[in-house]
Amino acid sequence: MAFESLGEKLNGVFKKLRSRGKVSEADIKASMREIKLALLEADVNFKVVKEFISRVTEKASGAQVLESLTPGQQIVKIVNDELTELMGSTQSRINFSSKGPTVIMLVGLQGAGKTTTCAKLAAQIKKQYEKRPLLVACDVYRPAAIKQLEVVGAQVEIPVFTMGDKKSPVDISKAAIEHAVKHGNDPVIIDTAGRLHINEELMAELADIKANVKPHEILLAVDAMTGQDAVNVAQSFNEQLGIDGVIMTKLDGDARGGAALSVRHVTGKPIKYVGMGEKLTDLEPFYPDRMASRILGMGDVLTLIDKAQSAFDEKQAEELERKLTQDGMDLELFLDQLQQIKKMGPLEQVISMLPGVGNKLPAGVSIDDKQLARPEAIIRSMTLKERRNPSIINASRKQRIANGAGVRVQDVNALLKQFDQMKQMMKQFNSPKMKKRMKRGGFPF
Ligand SMILES: Nc1nc2c(ncn2[C@@H]2O[C@H](COP(=O)(O)OP(=O)(O)OP(=O)(O)O)[C@@H](O)[C@H]2O)c(=O)[nH]1
Ligand SMILES: [Mg+2]
Repeated sequence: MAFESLGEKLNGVFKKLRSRGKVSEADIKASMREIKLALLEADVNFKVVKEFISRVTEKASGAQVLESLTPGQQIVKIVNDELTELMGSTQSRINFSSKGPTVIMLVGLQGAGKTTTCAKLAAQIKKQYEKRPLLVACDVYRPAAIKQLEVVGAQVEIPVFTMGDKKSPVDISKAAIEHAVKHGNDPVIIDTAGRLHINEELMAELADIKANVKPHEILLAVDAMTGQDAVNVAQSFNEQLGIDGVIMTKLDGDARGGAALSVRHVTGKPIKYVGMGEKLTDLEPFYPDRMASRILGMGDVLTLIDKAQSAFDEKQAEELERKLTQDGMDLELFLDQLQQIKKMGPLEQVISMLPGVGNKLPAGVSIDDKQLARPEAIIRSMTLKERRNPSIINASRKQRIANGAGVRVQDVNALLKQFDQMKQMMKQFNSPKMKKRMKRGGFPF
């Protein structure tokens, strides 16, 4: 789909940032330059790029980010949040009328995908809301346009209202609404004619339908493949006719995706659906947040970061700090940490949210939570004295612990070794600088 190349480039930038323990103002500047280029190459509107970069730079340059333990990660989150915001933050749905049939009018240039989208939309609304839509054939100019709507309508089993090509679109629409009222159809979805370019004739005709039938929703179909032209078309339609939302079609193609990122910011009108293929089921409601994650190819890393942050709150960080300074690292603390990880959810779910893993966990591979349960069982079968001072654990104690936990002595050895490594790692948290960072809510493992 679109965005692949943008996603790859952004991930290249993030990878560099993540590989650094510390990120400087200069690093941010260089990264922002690369992000800017990537967006421009993806055909995002240059004004949109400029504002986007200045917002991300401002947020990323704060001390909170630069001095945190995971500056790279935080910048990814900022970019993701800003991309989401750019596309309108939340999903924009169709506004259904509370009384009478909702009238939806599909408009757009020739070949944008109006007729196909009418059928897709009707099918989706029928299924999702259990409604009985009616399609209306108002393209009386292009030969075979009516027939085309009848064909796609039949494919999705939605009735099509037509009066041939001798009546005006206004008369047809009015008659269709009467028909819908009589037969209990709702919504009424009007397929209009397209033109090669925006011209007065087209706008006058659409304005005429608008004035006479007062549609609840005017949706503009634009072809993602036309890039910035799609954005310009949307702007003109919005200025001259007024639209309520955009349906961006052909996002399955090799469009660079910039139009989808720009249209909301330029026109102030949200994308409500995206067309993802020629099949009549290939229409998706548009979720800005999911689209941003998709662009960044991030699996659901943000949910993961959120979970980690909430599982390890500030109070616990202080408690950990206190224990580290007073008692040094011990196995009880290790046990605590294992429990923090468990709080984030089933291990398999946590791992599947990691970038690059996503749904790609190889078939047949399952990760079971016993991998966390085993060390826990081992530590639990130690005495408090052993947990506090693992160096006293000799061969006979090991045997006893292994028996108690139902594991082999090697497993106890492995755990003690792992603990030793962790202890080395934790030593660095003892520096005053680290402690300061952790107080800000840094994530210590
Ligand atoms: N790949 C892909 N093709 C699409 C999508 N939406 C529409 N198309 C194709 O685009 C072509 C034009 O679609 P139509 O629905 O006829 O477009 P239109 O806006 O009604 O065109 P006119 O009535 O001539 O103005 C058709 O071949 C559709 O199958 C989409 O989301 N993805
Ligand atoms: Mg058509």
